Amino acid sequence: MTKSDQTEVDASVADTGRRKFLNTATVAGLAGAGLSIGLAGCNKAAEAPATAAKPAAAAAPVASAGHAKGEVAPGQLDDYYTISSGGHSGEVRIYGAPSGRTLKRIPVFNPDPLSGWGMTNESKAILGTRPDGSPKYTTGDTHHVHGSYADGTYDGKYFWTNDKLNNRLARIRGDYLECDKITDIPNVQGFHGMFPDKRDPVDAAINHTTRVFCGSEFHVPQPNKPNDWKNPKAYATLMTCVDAETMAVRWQVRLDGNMDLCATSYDGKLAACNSYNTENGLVLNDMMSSERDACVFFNIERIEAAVKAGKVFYIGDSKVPVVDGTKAGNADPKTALICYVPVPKNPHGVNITPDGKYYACSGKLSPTATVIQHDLVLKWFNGELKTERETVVAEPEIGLGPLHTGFDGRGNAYTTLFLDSQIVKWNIDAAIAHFKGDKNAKVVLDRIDVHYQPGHGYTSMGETKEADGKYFNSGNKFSKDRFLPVGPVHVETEQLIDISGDKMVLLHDHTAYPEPHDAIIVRRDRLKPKQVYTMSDSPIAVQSDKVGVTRNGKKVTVRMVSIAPVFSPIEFVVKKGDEVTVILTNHDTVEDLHHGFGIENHNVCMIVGPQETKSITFNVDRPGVFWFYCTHFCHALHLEMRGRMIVEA
Ligand code: RUQ
Ligand code: CUA
Ligand code: CA
Repeated sequence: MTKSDQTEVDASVADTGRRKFLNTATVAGLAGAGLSIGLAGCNKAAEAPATAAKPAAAAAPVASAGHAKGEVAPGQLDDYYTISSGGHSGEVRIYGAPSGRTLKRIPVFNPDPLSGWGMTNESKAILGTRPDGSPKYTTGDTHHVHGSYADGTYDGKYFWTNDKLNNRLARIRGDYLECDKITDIPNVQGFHGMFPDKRDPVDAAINHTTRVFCGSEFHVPQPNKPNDWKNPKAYATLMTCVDAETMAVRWQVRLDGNMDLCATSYDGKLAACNSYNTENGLVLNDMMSSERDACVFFNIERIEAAVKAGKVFYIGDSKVPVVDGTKAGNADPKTALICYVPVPKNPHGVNITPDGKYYACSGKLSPTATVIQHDLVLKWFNGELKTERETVVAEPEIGLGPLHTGFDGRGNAYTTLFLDSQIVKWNIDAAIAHFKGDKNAKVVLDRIDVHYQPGHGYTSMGETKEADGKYFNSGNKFSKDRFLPVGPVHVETEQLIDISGDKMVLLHDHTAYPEPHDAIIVRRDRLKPKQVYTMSDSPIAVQSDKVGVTRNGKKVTVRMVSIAPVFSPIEFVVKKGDEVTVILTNHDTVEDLHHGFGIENHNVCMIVGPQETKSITFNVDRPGVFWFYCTHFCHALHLEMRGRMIVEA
C-alpha cells in the first residue's frame, strides 16, 4: 500500500462548523424548492439536541385519559413496554402497551441486515463463530423473555431469552436494548423454560437477580453418544443455572422427567419447573401414559451447598459440575435437592403469584390448574409433610386446555384455555376454600372469548410484586379470519384485555409476525434506555485523525468515520484477494442520527448509532469500482452520502 492510497480526513468532516453550515444551507436551498417537509427532521437533527421524541416523552401517560379504551392517541406514549419473544424468527420484539404498536425488533439469534447483526465482527463475537469466521448458527427459537429483578420488581438492567433450537441463553442489556451476551448450555436439548431468580436463597442482602435457571425439555443420552440411542436409562434432562452477570454456566442438576416452563420464588429459595414427561417417553403415547406428571421444585441453597461440597459429577467433556436430582438420589426430604409434586398429566406452565405465596401449574390435558403453596414446599424440604401432594392447596376445574396464568395482584388468576379459546378469571382464595370443602366458594369469576386458541397470557407487571391488574395480553396461536389474508402464513393475533374491572373487556386485536410466545409487560418507568452510545465503550473507536487505510499482508483495515452527510475516507483502494475490515465510528452526537454502511455487491450492511463503532470483515474477489453508501436515512443529503471502494486486479 502506497501513501497515496491513504485518504486524508475530509476537511468538511473534521470541521463541525462547516458541517452545520452545509446542513443549514441545504435546508434553506431545498426548502425554497418546496421540499421543506422532508427536510424538517434533518434540520432538527443537526441543530437541536432534542428530537421529536422529547416533547412526546413529557406527555401525560395515557392511563389517565385513554386507558379505558386502550387507545393511545397520536403523539401520546404507551404506559408499558411489552417485551416479547419472537419464536423461530429468533428475535425479541418490543411492543407498546396498551397500543400494541411495534416499537422495536431486537435481533438475537437471527441475522439482521438492518443493524448488521450476524455480520459485524462485534455481533459475531457474541453469537460465536465457526473456524471460517461465519456465525455458528443463524437460527434460533425464542420462547420466553424475563427481566432482572431488584426487590421483587424489574430493575431494567437485563432481559433474557432462550433458544430452544440451539440451546443458548441470550441476554439483552436494558440500556441499549440490544443483545450483549450469548451462552451455550451444555448437555441439553430443547432448552425451553427459563427464569431469573429474584433474591439470594441464603444472603438476604442480595435482593436482586444473580442467577438464571434454564430448563431442558428433551432428554438425551448423557453423555450424548449415538450407541446409547436405544437405552432409555441413558437419557436424562438437566436443569441449568447460569450466572446473571458473567453469563457463565454455574451448575446443572440431572433429573427424572423433563423440564418445561420455569418460575422462581420471591424469597430466592425455590425454582420450579413443570414436567410433562415424567415417563421419560420417547414417543407421544409414552409421554402421555402416566395419569400424573410433576411440578418440580429445586432447593437452590441445598444444590449450591452440594456443588460446593464437591458432590458432583461431570458429563462427557463438559466442565460444568452436575448434581444428582433424581428421585432415587433424593429419597429423604430433609436432604433432598428436589421435590417432585405430582400434578395431573402433562401440565404446561408454572407461574408464581405476586405475593409469592402460590404457584399455579396448569393442566393442559386436564381441565384444572394445580395451586401449590410455597411455604408448604419449604415444609416438605424440612421433613414436616408426609407426601409431596400435601403441598397442593387447590386444583380447580377452570376449562379445557389451560396453559399459562397471569395475576392481577388482587388475588385473581387469568389462565389461557387453548381448547376453549378463552381466558378464564378465577380467584385463588376461593379455589383454596373450595378445595377444603366449601362448595359455595365461587372459583371461576369470568370468561372471555379470544380469537383464537391462546397459548401465552400475561398481565401488566404480573411477574412482579407490583402486579397492577390493568391489562392481560392473550397471545393467540391462530388468527383465522381476523385480518386481511396475506397468503398461507397467517399473521398472528394478540388481544389486549382490560382486567381492571369485574368483567374482562376486550380492548383490541393487534398483529404479530409469527411467532410470538411468551412476553412480559413492563411499566415504562422501569426502563431508561440510552439513545446515544458512549464512544469510549468501543476499544477500536476511530478518532478523526486516525482515518485511513493500513495493510498487513492481504489484510486491509479501513478506519472510517461518519458525520452527516459524509463518510471519511470517501474512497479506498484494495486488491483482489484481500480481506478487508472496515471499522466505522459515527461521530454524530445527536440522538436518532444513525448512518448505514453498505457496499454494492459485497453482502455488507450495518448501521452505526451516534457515537457507536462497528466493524465488518469481508473478502474482495472482483476487480472494479464499488460504491459504499449510507443505508439509513440521516440527512437531506443522505443519498449523496457515499464513496467508492476500488478493487484493483
Ligand atoms: S410455552 S410453546 Cu414456551 Cu406455552 Cu410457548
Ligand atoms: Cu448517513 Cu443516511
Ligand atoms: Ca406425561
